[in-house]
Amino acid sequence: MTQTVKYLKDYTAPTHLVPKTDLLFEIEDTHTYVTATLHIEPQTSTQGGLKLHGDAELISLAINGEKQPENAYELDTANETLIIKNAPNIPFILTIETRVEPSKNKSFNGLYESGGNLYTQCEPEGFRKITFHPDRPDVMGEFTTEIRANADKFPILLSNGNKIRSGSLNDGRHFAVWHDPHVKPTYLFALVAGDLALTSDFFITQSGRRVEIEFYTRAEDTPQVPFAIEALKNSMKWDETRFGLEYDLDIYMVVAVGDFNMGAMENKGLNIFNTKYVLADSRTATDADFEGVEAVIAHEYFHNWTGNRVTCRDWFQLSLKEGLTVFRDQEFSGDRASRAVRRIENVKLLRTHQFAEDASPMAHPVRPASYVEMNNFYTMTVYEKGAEVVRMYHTFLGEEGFQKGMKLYFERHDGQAVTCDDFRAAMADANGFDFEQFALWYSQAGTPTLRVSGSLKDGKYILNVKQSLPDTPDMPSSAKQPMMMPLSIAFFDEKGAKIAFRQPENDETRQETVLTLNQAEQSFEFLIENANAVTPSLLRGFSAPVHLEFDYTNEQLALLLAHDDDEFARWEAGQTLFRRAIAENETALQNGNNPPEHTLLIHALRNILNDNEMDAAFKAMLLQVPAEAELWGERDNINPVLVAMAREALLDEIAHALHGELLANALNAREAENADKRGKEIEIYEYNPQDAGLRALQYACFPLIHRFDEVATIEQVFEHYDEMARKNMTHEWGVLSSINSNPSAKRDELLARFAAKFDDQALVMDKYFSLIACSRRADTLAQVQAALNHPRFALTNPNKVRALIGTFARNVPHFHAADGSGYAFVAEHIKKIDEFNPQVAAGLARAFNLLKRIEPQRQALMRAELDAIAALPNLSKDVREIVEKILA
Ligand code: B3K
Ligand code: ZN
Repeated sequence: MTQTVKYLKDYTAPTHLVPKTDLLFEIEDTHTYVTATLHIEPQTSTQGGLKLHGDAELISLAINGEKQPENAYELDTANETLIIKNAPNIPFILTIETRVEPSKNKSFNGLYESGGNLYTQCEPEGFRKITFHPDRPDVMGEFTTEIRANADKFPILLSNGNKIRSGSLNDGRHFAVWHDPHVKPTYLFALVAGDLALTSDFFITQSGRRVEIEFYTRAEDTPQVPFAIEALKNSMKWDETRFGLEYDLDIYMVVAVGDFNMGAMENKGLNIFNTKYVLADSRTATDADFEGVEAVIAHEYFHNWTGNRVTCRDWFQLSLKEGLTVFRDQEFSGDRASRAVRRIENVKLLRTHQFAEDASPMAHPVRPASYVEMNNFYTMTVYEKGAEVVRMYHTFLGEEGFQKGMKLYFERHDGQAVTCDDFRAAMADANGFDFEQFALWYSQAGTPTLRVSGSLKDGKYILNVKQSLPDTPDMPSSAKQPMMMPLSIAFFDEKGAKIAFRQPENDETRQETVLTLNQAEQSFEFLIENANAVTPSLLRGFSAPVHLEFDYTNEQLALLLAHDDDEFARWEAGQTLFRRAIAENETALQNGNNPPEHTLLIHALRNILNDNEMDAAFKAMLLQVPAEAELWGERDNINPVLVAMAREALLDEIAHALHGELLANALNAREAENADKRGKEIEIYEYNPQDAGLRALQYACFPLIHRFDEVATIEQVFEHYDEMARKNMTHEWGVLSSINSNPSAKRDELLARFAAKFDDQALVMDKYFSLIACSRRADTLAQVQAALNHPRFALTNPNKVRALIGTFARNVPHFHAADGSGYAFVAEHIKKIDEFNPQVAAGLARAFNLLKRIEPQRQALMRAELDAIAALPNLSKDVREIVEKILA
């Protein structure tokens, strides 16, 4: 496959439409034969041939039933295209026969086999691995799919829409015909055939229609399905209540498969999911896993409207459906429970991973302007920053205005393939709001910085805000324009009380407001009476995805941490104190000194720990120290191991200074968790948000408690392990995580017991592999290498690769080991995996993103590995695009 760059600016409308596609799948032992009947409609402007995309073995091609000779078309296998030179310029029927070999397909893209069953993955361009088609999202049509297969081996035959016919055939074979009445692009096509167990339920929609719910899994996994079904029903209900959107088919199917490249896929009426986001029970899944299942089930369901009913004109517009759907699933999770904690989690994810992406050679706008391999653009920027962009519309318009915009969006575009500008226009037109300048969020990459300063004089507080954008590989900073964004603010006095203020332009007295930023530099005036000292609380709720700089004193941060009534701002004040403390430690360590003490921070944390009224989940968030990847920020010449050491030193300081308080909190939380379970015949530790919060607090404290006395700790844990493990996986995982870096042989013994106990649970074995890979123990690389030979490890399974090798690539001291052994290990596996699964290999290659910003010695080691990868002649375009961008 050649390395061609595709550009947004080169978009042209399709020359041919395909309003109807009929598919016939004949599943045989080793091969599947596909007959595709395309009803082609040339557009009036069409000149020249019909271009189709396909990367399947072509058997025959016929126009209006007439078989075409080979010289009637040009098949270009390197570019995966087929051009029919003299295609009719009136509507015609194109029949194409292809042959594919699903069991040989380990890319898990197109039609593939897993555990004897067949599954598809078509987004973005997997349909062309099955047959030839324009295969672009703006060519939409109605699909009818017939599947024929052996009835014993493949009792279940599924595709999109409603089953309209089924029955038996000769030779032990049977068939099913599915019809999807909704027009859709090829990327939403799905087929599943195999021996699967059904768990069913139903949902009555707001208009009183009954929708069948069918979940398909391996038979032994059915006890782990009910939570996901509940999550689906909650999502269906929520979308009706909050967005007024009702489901539009009579059946909603979800199929779980252990071999899957990502989380899940929203195929119309037939979602296909990674088992990780369907299966959950308290013995095998942590609270975080339950929350993950609920969020992903919701996300795929919400795509039915934002993605499927209204889809993307081209892949550059991916954030149109992804940013919006992430925003919707975030809102759903926030409405379900712990809104503030969920919000902070989202911000943390964005800041750790998306900000890092924005500061890397892979930086791109929410709507990328170009790509080589579209699979490389399912990124944090498109998804998470895209969701922040949608959230900013919501902040400007409020819930009511936002819903007006959504309503107009569906009125205008239902059944269409549209652009991010169409969405922006709907929001603007429904509200008479000018979002012209807001378009820059879709075209300018990089994280903006707001430099804010403030001064109080004669009852007037002046806030000055300067915004800037960094250079990114696509555009220098000087070419970038100021962006429009909401800045949410309030003021606190020296006692931590909120101060009322007025703005000169209106009479209203308020306690908080949202400013509109739209210039490179702006000043805002606030009239504040009787205030001597003012501490502004800025970017409340994280009102825009930016870096914020304000010259707070540590005392002001401690004040906000203690008193701010916006949980995000409160948490953020604590994070800034952590960041400052770690930076001081780094300087000390660099100069060969001992890390200093941070009395003010310790004092502030002590107050938090002593606050018995505070929500446990929120308290747990306040105790989380920023991850290394966030601490690197946009710095240069990074020594990742030094940053990690500086961070560890802070954790040690907290552990020692607050040992008593941490222990008291952990034990109180445990007591509160146990309280309503005691005396019951069986003590049940199921997932629910309250208990999850209490457990989060326990396991925010225990790893710190265990730092205090490593030797005594491992003995204690060893003794209590079974008791904790009996409760549920959150406890079992929490205990193992807390001692996972302990050097004692007892840690190895516990991990071995864990692995033996869950040998038949693939998802729990992923946890085992990730524990091996994230340990900070000296022998981690050796243990990871040994784990490659574990009978339950498989390089072909994406979950296993992510658990072991992906986790290792985020283990800072080991991946960045000074001798280059971590880089060599990951590079070796990128090369191996690329031979059969380019998407998974490309995901691992991103670990080298830091190349240009790392200190020279490590940079040379990284570069040597990347050069060696780039020199491979048969490298996939997926990995090549990433590696070449990093090296450029
Ligand atoms: N739309 C899919 C992602 C497809 C990824 C292709 N590499 C899942 C989702 O975002 O809901
Ligand atoms: Zn999505």
